[in-house]
Amino acid sequence: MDLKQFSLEGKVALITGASYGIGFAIACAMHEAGAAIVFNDIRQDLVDKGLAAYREKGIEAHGYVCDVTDEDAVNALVRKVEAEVGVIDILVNNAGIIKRIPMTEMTAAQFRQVIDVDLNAPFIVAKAVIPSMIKKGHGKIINICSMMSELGRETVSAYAAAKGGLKMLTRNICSEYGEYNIQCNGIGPGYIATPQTAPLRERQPDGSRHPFDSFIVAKTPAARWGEAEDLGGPAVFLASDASNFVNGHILYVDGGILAYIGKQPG
Ligand code: NAP
Ligand code: GCO
Repeated sequence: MDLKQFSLEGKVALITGASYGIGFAIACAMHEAGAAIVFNDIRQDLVDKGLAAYREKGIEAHGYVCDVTDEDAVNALVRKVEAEVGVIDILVNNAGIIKRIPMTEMTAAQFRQVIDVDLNAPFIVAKAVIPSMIKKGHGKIINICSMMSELGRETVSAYAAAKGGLKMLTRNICSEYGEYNIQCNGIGPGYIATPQTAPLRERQPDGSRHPFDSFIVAKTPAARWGEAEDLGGPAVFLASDASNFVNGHILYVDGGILAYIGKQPG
């Protein structure tokens, strides 16, 4: 087997919402594999912060302001990237939000906002990049799903509905565009230590660990939270020629939590 299959040399990768967190870690890994890195964020100051963070790692990334829920802005972004960097070979639909509110207390507007970012936006961005991928004869789309694509829990109804939908959108893009040599897969991270999960890991007033923190460590066979960097290798694999016959698959990078019923109490 030729290891060059894992190379992303000459490829243009757009990672949405990648100023920090999981998207940033995936972008760094893809850069190391040879890809040119393009990312967006909602505000210029966040894009600038992201550019500085990439530069600190020796990466000259291309950053753009774009709200992924705004279809006109996304189409303009794709046109600008194609003109300034090149046709997008790899799309990582990473941008996402969560609202932890009991369902009966969540407003319809709050529910819609989560669906808009976590499900409608991946549709919008994928729809914008697929035509050029078809023309180019290849493409890789990686949707950042979640354990909540498989499981529910209290207070995350909108997020679980969105991530469950994103799993099926992944399978449908695979079904509809596989014949054009476009592979669309998902990555389902477990519990990863990023700003999004910071509230679940906050130290308690008495200095003890957050109960949810202890719960997740006990429920995860790897007995730890994931780091954003744990997602870099799986993302490079799914973005590379090494995965050209992998399509419609959700790769769970979760330390084994989905496989484990949990320790007997006591
Ligand atoms: P994060 O730290 O909250 O970062 C999310 C990123 O998405 C931020 O850069 C944010 O930008 C951006 N974003 C949000 N709404 C956007 C919009 N409308 N347009 C453009 N960018 C937008 O989250 P994370 O933990 O890195 O998670 C990244 C992805 O992984 C998300 O899809 C999340 O659901 C998923 N995930 C996370 C975990 C975990 O345990 N952390 C596990 C499974 C899946 P701003 O800073 O401007 O808001
Ligand atoms: C939560 C967490 C999870 C993680 C992730 C797990 O509140 O349960 O935020 O949703 O973010 O999605 O895979």
